[in-house]
Amino acid sequence: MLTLLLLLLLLVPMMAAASLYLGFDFSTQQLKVVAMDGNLNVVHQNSVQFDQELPEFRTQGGVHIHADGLTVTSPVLMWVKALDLLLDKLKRAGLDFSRVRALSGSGQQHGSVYWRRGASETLKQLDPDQNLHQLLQGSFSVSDCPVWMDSSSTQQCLDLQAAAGGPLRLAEITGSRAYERFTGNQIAKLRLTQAEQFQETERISLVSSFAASLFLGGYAAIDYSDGSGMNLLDIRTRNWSEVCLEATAPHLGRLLGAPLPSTSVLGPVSSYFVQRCGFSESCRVVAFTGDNPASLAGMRLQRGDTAVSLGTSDTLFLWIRRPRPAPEGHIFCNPVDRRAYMALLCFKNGSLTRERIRNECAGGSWEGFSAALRDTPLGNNGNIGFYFDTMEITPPAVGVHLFDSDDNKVSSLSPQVEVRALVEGQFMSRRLHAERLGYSIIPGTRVLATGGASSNKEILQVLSDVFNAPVYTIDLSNSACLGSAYRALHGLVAESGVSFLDVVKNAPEPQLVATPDPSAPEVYDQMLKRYARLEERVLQES
Ligand code: 5FX
Repeated sequence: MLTLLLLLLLLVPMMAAASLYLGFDFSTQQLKVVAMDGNLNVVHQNSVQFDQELPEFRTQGGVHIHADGLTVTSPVLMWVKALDLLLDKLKRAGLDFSRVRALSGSGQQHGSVYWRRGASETLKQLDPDQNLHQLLQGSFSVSDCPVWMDSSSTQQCLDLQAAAGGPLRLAEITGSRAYERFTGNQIAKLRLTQAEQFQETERISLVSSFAASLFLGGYAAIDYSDGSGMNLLDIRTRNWSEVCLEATAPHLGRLLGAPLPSTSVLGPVSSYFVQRCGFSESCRVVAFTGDNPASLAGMRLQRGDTAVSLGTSDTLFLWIRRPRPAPEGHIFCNPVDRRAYMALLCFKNGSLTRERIRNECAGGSWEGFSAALRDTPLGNNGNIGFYFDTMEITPPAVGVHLFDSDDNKVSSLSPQVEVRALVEGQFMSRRLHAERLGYSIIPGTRVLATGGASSNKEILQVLSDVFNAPVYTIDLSNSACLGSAYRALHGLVAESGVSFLDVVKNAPEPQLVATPDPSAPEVYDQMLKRYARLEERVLQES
């Protein structure tokens, strides 16, 4: 009996090590993949850079920026050819495709792909002796796909909001007010500007579901989570919103197909991949999703957690149980838990503003910047600053606005006070807007910090104090790919009720770097109320 048990203990990890899970990420500038074993170890990574390795498509940063400066597209065949190239690289690297039990992936959110009539038949009968790029030459009615960087659909946004009953009503239905890059508004614009191509279209995919379709050999459903970035999905019923569909294009429900849970197994990999690469016939394709939802999975965010990416712009990912759509930010269906939601907030004034204040107030030194944070008290004696060097997204305001403890506007602060005013102001704004979307700090809440500024302990201490939560650091560079590999693994067992967190519980833990000062709640609960009032004032003035 004991020997049997020992044998089992040895065999289970060995069997897990023999299985592979692939996670792809079709991002703006590159196509990436990670191969992970069943013990969650990454065993191989590879990528194709669009600009450098596929120069024939003449992209810059993976896109074409059109003459109007607003329209931004990417060639769909570039993405197809990148997959051909990546699979070749994996073969050359000796990856044993027969060990892959499941694959999933992500795509840049909001981008859309238009399949020409007859493409579904083509997908079903792909000849394994040819590459996908040759086989799918004629399968797209629109060769240049609108992507997330496009901002040319303002009129369509206004029309959609009018049809839905205003921006807030639209946010209540779809999780976001109308945004130019959101797919529904792009579809509405394309229907007008490329009417003939639109007529020839038999199916519209997101970049994620397009990529899944290639592996599946048939049209893949749009998953709830990426589908939430379209201004078309009702995030509560998890079905297309009739009002939004009708306001966008005729017969749109048919063109999009029914949406599915993000954890769905869509089917086996197509025979094309079995014959061409040696995949096993039993290898499953798990629904692909957007890059941000996939990153949430890659970071293994849990209920109550917030991930703060401190880069050129700061981005917040939040795990939310009860969403409260607001005029700013986005609510998406959660990619790993069918009952939950996630929120995404973008703040344009991040690192560049921190660097400006470092240069002006700390002689260009991060050490001086940190010292200023150490030498000033929590709450900054009531001084508050708003630093919107460029037009902010959240909230839409511009300019630098400084206030003393009596809410009087002041024209300057001492250098040390200014450093703290900037960092506290940025993090109070992050918390305020997170709470407006339904975020609340609960026991066990963690803040996961990533990006350039996450290496500065004093900045993270302020983050911890303002959020009244411990701060951990985490490497995000591969999170969308890794999240896709985790999701592939979870997809195989999700139907039997196994939770995502159970599946990834043995992945490496993030590092604890800061815990909140005991006085922090008293200081910041009050200060946040003042910050919210002052933000209203700034918005009216700017
Ligand atoms: C999110 O709403 C965005 O537009 C971007 O983060 C894209 O997903 C980048 F791919």
